[in-house]
Amino acid sequence: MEGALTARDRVGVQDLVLLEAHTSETALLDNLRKRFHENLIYTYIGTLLVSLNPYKELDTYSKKHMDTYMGVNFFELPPHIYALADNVFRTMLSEFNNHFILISGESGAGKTETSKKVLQYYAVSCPNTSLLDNVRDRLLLSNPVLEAFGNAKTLKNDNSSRFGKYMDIQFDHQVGAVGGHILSYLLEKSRVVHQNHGERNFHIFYQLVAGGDDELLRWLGLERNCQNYSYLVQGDCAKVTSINDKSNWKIVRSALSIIEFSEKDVEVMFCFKLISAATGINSQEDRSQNGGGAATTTTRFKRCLQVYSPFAVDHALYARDALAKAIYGRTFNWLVNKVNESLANKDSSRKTVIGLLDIYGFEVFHVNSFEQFCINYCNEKLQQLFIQLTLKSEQEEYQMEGIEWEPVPYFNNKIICDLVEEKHRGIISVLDEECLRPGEATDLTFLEKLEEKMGGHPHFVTHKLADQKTRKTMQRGDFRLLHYAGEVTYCVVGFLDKNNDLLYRNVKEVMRQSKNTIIKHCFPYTEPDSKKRPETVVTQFKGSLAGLTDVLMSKEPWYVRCIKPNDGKKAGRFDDVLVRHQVKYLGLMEHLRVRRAGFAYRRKYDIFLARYKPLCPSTWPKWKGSASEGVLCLVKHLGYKPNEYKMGRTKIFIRHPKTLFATEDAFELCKHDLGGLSFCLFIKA
Ligand code: AOV
Ligand code: MG
Repeated sequence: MEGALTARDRVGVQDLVLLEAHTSETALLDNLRKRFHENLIYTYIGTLLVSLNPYKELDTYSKKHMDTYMGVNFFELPPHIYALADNVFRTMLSEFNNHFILISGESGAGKTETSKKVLQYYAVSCPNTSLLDNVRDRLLLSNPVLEAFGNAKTLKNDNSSRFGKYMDIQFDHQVGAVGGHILSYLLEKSRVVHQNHGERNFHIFYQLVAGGDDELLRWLGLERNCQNYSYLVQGDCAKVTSINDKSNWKIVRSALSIIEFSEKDVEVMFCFKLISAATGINSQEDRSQNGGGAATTTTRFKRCLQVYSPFAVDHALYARDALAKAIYGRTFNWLVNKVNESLANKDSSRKTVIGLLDIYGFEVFHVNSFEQFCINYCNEKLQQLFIQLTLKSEQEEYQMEGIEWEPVPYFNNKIICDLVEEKHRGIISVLDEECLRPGEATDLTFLEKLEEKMGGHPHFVTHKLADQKTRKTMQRGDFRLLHYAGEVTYCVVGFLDKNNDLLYRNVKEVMRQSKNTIIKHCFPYTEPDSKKRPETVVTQFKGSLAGLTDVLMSKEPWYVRCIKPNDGKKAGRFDDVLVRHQVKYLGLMEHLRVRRAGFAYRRKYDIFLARYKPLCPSTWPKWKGSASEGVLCLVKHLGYKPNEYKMGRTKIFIRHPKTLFATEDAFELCKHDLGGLSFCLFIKA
């Protein structure tokens, strides 16, 4: 008993619901810290998994570890992402319904790594047949491909997701994972033409330049030097120590072949041609020409002609950047479609799915623009979904089981979601209205409209509206939102242009006439023309997020809350202030309170009985009646007080963790001495 307590003191509890001290933020933090320093990055709050980024490779993701977790009851082994993945999988099998895993946390907290671990678990747990090897490989290899094209180094994360990704993994109950489908959300296209200091363009550009063989580069008209391409060096960090572009190129190149690109890799080559086009469009050479004031844009293609443009320099540059962004953005969508074709399951019999959501995390930079506004809005929506689902499911469970409970107060971020997206009144509406007034509206008139409409809102402030102290921290062209995860000051410059995302019609026309099959596909003739105004970027995004919410609401939710332990990407460093802040805004305390306020623990009768039956002579070794009667007999023998537990329809609910704790301790002792039953008495005492 003493030994067990010492261990608990050292590594904390595996499930925060079992914290003995009153539920304080400090106790929760202490527990996470203890575990983190023991390399125990995972902790539960019930079935929610909290994951701390270790910033180093841990020896817990081997096949052996996967096997250890496969088919084992959730709470029986130390918390792990494999335990959650396995539990979701087995629940899906037994209930024959669809599930999703919502992985959230701020930029760099470990969402993408977590989602890869889940995918690996499902891919590896497939039975080993040659047919499925194919599916397994493609599922796994879709990751490096999409990361190459959709991830980039930012100041927060060397491998930051610059698009949102939702992936359905389809399961056949006989054979395991049989297919997948990916939905992608709003790629940060502006990165193609502009990167802040210390950031890079998308990985694929650097991989191509570093790893592509000489012949390929010659064909593409590229040189093996990023410095020749101003699109690649604006952030002044083309080389990143943690990234090996050359070896990553090899992985991506072979992955593309396995993901069934067309014969002789023609599509791959064309795809790279487009990528190199986007790179080459703005070589250093043409920058100097344009810098000299000539109304000319040139490309580095050996085969292309210089392009003389009748535009003024500003317009020509705008058109050039818009084209590079359009080519890249559309190639990315094409790529996602290709990956989907290769993951598609041709068998039409009903499959159940597990969805994996890995989006760009909440981010705050020194200067925040339209992209951060969209990313942080997306995070608000997911927080809202989390709130709705956790409370909803909790309420439903108590209702279904016939148990009464008191709701727990929490901060509902609906007020911020409304501020951003409410019809006719939200920031998005104001932005779209301004986008409808070309020639008249500017980023500053947008700001003024916001001040008019949002002034007085508790989560909105601008330089003009702020009190004296706050004003000192803002510029005239800023607005600040008090997000659920902290305040962010957005600079309005570029909001209108980025939201309009216009491409000149004649440029589009040229693209349509291209001989490159991918370009032809990406710029179809059937595209809705300028007669009907296309939806703005943020309105499209709002629509796709609403669609995502519907998709998720139709499935059973599971949660992983990722936490970033420090801002320096350092192993072993646990920054109390930073972690406390995340614990707060991720709502972990509220989640814990909800879990504990009613009944901290609930277990299906059969599972509870199967585990603890050795603790009672009437239920051990075999109980002949129903599981609920067996549980009743067991808890009576253990001396549970009547207000300590409730018998629901299918589960036992236990009010205080200490009751279960004592039962669990007794069970641990009993494992060593299954014959003796005297330890039950200590619970009674
Ligand atoms: P994110 O997905 O949450 O950020 P990542 O999953 O890309 O963050 O993690 C950032 C980095 O932290 C990774 O590149 C790894 O170096 C390290 N890391 C994270 N989890 C682990 C782990 N379990 N084991 C070892 N290292 C890890 V963003 O996409 O920026 O929101 O947009
Ligand atoms: Mg990520």
